[in-house]
Amino acid sequence: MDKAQVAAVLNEIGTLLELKGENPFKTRAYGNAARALEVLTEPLETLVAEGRLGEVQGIGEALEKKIAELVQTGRLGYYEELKGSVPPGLVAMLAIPGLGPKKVKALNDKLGVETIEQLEHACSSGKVAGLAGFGEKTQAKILEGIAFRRAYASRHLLSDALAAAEPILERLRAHPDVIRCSTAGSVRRFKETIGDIDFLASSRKPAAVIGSFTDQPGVLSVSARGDTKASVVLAGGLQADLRVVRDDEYPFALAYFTGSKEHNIVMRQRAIVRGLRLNEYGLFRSAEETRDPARRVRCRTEEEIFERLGLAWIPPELREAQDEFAAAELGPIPRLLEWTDLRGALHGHSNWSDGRHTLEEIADHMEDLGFEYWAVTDHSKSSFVAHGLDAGRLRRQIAAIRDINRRRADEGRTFRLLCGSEVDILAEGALDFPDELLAELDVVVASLHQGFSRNEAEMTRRLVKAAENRYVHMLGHLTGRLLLEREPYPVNTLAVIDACGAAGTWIELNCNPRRFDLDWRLWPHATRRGVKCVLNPDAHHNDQAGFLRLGAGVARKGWLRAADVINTLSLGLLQRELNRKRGRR
Ligand code: DGT
Ligand code: CA
Ligand code: CA
Ligand code: ZN
Repeated sequence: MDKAQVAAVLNEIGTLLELKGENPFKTRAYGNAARALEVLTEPLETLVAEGRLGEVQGIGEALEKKIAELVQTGRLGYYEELKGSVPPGLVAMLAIPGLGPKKVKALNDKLGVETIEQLEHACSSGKVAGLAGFGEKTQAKILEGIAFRRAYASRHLLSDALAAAEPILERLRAHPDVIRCSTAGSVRRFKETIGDIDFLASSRKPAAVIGSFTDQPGVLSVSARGDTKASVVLAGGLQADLRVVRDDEYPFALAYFTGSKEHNIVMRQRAIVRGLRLNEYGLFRSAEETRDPARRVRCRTEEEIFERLGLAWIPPELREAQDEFAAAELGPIPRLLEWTDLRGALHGHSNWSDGRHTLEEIADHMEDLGFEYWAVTDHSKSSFVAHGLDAGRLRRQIAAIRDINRRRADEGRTFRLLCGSEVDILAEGALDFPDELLAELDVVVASLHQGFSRNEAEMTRRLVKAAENRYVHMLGHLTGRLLLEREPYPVNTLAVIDACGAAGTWIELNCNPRRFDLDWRLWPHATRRGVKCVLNPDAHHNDQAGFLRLGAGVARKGWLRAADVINTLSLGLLQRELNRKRGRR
């Protein structure tokens, strides 16, 4: 570790200690030591190697040891333990204007707030204003700070970007001077987070198209404007770029601006070994860089560019320079999951726990959307903040669901609600309900909602143990990450995937756009291990059924086909699979 990295760790230790309410002298010592390192004139390694670190003003014996450990091993046990004992959301809260370590600690102590999401909730429901030292003004300021932070963050959730992109794309499509148009960049690739939104259009009158783009409603400011490209800031803080090209350049520009950069590099390389040049303007018969139209290889579509480079067309979601080239050399890419393949979902909440709707409302809505089944998996009793159900309420809910289904059957309707539970995984990997109760349910999702501060070995053991329970059908949001907000808890994901493979337990792709957990990068491995995926909206509101559409795009990034995804099965086949897990039949 170099000097700057060591200093950063020391500063972070100071912050963590403050969040824990340690005495101010101790916390300040770390900040002082970090500053002392920054102004060192000799290399830090030399001082450590010669045992002279203690001579530096502001570095006592204890700090000397810690710094030496960092420099020599790149790690510090003390720091890792400390980090594990403070919820990472608390550190993130420090970035909100008006919140220092003291206030964050008070919010955590008095309201149990651990994430920015929970803090926002506590402010909206007026709980923060009532705390000593806060008040209405502070509460409003915190809410404003959270909104601001979200708007001007350097990356955004895919869901926010898509919602902003859709009307803009509509407007482009409707413009009389636009011939072809599309989103490009990370939005077209369905990346889980987005830097800026890219649009591409072809036209004979680029200036008119650019004008319509910069003048549209929802544009806060224009950051750059030329004859063929423009960048704007949208209400909500997202940035968007538009490029306008000639129609004969369109497929090349589309491939180029879709990226990823790493994917483009391989494409360029493939062109070069074929004696060609590929760039945003075309594919050229040339040994050097050019944009001479006379040398351009005629390609009307992206498909033709890929074909010319010895490849089948690669869906944008796969263009991340993972294994797409090896696959596309062999022949057409297998058909990936489409969201319309999904026949239902196996993880959602009702107003019996922290969801919004009644069982009837959920059944009616999901039936209207054309689904065949929908599992209600409310929280279990240990999730008391989410009004988790105890055994008694769960049994009553089962009866209520059976009732709704019976009425539907009498009317000759085939849609069914499934009875389930999102059962908490407790401290040692035991579940919140006994097996006999789980056996009464159609569907069991096991999820971690607490005890995130344990080490990797312990977290892994808890998840493996839950996966091995024969009544557990799947693990929910396996790593607990919250995109742009909370890192995954420490867990050996590969070991958990292997355990699921061995036990025949499925893994959820949680389609909530803040989660998309398990990450798409891990699905090829899971599929090789024979682990099936379940695409779940984890809906708390009927509108959130739409999360499945986003999740399907992310599933495609993980190379998932319909056959890899359990909830593409019809109700009958699904029930067979649900029973098979329990060894019944
Ligand atoms: P983002 O915006 O950070 O979510 O990610 P992208 O992929 O949308 O990146 P962006 O907006 O900077 O650029 C859009 C695409 O343009 C990118 O995916 C590939 C292409 N591109 C941009 N800069 C370069 C470059 O320097 N080299 C190559 N080969 N391609 C580039
Ligand atoms: Ca972009
Ligand atoms: Ca861009
Ligand atoms: Zn849930």
